Amino acid sequence: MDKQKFYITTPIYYPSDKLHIGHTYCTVATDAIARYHRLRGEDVMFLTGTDEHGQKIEDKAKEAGVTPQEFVDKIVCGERGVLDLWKLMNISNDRFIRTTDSYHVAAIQRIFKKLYDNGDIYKGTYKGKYCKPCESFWTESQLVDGKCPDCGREVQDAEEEAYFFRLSKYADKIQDLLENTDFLQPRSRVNEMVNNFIKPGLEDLCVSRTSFTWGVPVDFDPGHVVYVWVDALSNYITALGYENDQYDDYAKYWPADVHIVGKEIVRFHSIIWPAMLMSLGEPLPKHVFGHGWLLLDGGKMSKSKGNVVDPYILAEHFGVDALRFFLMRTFPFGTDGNFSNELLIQTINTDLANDLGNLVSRTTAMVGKYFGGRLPEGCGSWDAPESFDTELIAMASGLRAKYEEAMDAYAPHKALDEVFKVIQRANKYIDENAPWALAKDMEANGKRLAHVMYNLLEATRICAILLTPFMPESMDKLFQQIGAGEDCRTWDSAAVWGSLSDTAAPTKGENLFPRVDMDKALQELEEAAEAAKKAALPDIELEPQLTETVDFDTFCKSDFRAVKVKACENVKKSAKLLKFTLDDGTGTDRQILSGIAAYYKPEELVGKTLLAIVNLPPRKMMGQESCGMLISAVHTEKGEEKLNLIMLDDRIPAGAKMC
Ligand code: ME8
Repeated sequence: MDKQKFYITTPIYYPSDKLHIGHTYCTVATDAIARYHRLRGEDVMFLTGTDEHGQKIEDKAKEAGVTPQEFVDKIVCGERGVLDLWKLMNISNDRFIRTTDSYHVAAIQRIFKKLYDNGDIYKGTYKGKYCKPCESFWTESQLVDGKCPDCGREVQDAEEEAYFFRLSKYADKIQDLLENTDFLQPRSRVNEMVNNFIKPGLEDLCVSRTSFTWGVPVDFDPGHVVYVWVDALSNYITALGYENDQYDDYAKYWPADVHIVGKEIVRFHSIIWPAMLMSLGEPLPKHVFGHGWLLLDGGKMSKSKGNVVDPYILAEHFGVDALRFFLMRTFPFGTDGNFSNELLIQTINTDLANDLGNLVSRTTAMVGKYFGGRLPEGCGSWDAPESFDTELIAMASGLRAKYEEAMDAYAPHKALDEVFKVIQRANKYIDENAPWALAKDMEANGKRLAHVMYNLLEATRICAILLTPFMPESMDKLFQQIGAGEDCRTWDSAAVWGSLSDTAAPTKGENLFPRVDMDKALQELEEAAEAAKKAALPDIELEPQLTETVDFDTFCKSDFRAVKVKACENVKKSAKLLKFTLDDGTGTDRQILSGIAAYYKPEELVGKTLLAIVNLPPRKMMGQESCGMLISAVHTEKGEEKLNLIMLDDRIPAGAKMC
């Protein structure tokens, strides 16, 4: 029999900056759902990628002095870029699409032409505001105080020839799709779409631009590039081979089972995308699921606010699986949630170190201590079960069904909640049975003790199977520790109590989830974030050159001379000032004070030949007179100001004039 197909996607990420924990949240969730379907034995296609066109990327590349392609290549493929992050987070995508891939670009041109040929794209005029110096079009809402958001200058009314998509034509059909089917989930997002976007009247959508070039060119009308959302949304079908020969999976996997997307882009996925597909005459995806945002201090994370959380730092600090688990366990998937490092550490300590970690380490240690590491044959059954035996067995046996219901409703947090109810029940079961008391008389209680151990291992095994989509690597280790072979790690065996051999040989292994010291970890995270911020600063930053000119005669009035340092000392009560006694060639010592104590020790400067301007009017600092100024070079390195005194060749005599 053919395996059931399951096609799942994440949004394709916009590589204008490095990805943060919010993006990671979305991808980890999609990965856990994809892994769940694989665990069930389905034929899964999991797609992710990057959305690389558009004016913003073009502008950022210009700012960075590189081509747009070089710019996106660095963020997607460079060190600690998008691909590195997904590898680190153990993301199991089957395919990765970049909208700059040539097969996608060619397919977009064909899709655009198809929409045009069937009459759904027509040429019109895009009206907006134009900033002449920036050569940029803006909409009214993009302006800041009515002015250009880039340069702050006045804008003028302008028109640009553009193509439009007949979105209005599909308004009724889309409203019906949203209101009368389960296409858009969670249900709470439906009203928002219908009331805010469809009922006020769907306008036709501008789908080409001529004011920038970084996009897919409209091949039948040079100068126009395809609107970035038409380009981006189509990735879900071009990555399967729609209108291209790169892949041949369109018939197999389309329509998608679900597009997982963040709430702010639900509009594009539940209105524009189905309308495009209707126009192309293609089937619609079965579901769009709009998840909430991870907030920081109640607000959205953004690079411009400087409050993004770096997933690399967290994964390196706490482990990839702990981070994956935290993201899925803590925040209900359809709503917003407040991220904090404290919450992350608490979740690790409570759920992973205390509940799960302790259950595994206590059980495996006890089997080692009381049974030499192997349970006796026959311990899987017990003639007169206690009420806590039946309760634990019933909970663990019924867990898969509850978990499945939650996962199928895109509620991974609920699925995990069910798993942890069983883990907590199992820990209570240890206390109820007090194995340490039973072990005091092994002759009388040995059999009962073995049965208790078996029940604990079996409950743990079932939980571990269902935790695998969330923490694949750790669960692999856990299976080894409890002695569960391949045949009892399967989806089927998760519903069958007693699948674990009763002569299982668990071994107490490494501590899978060490407890985190909250204060120490918070401090280390702060330091790591500070170091990362510093590492991201430019290596060298220079003062901009002055554009105002100084006439030659004025310049010549400055008297620059070589001076030799006869003595140098710190000025009392000043952290900044050094006092120099200088030979300036006149035969009379010159005193100059200079605020460079942070950069030099006085003794290292004695005997040096320096450059000074000697005809500045004398001035007093800390009660001492300074006659002139020593010349230094300054620049900023990794955010820190650096200063170097200009040192001259010692063969230059004191008093020599610089010109
Ligand atoms: O929107 N919490 O790309 P993108 C949760 N290229 N999710 C978040 C988040 C946060 N703090 N910040 C971002 C785009 N996301 C388009 C998609 S699809 C055809 C084109 C989510 O990189 C966001 O909600 O700006 C979105 O789903 C995804 O990250 C990509 O955002």
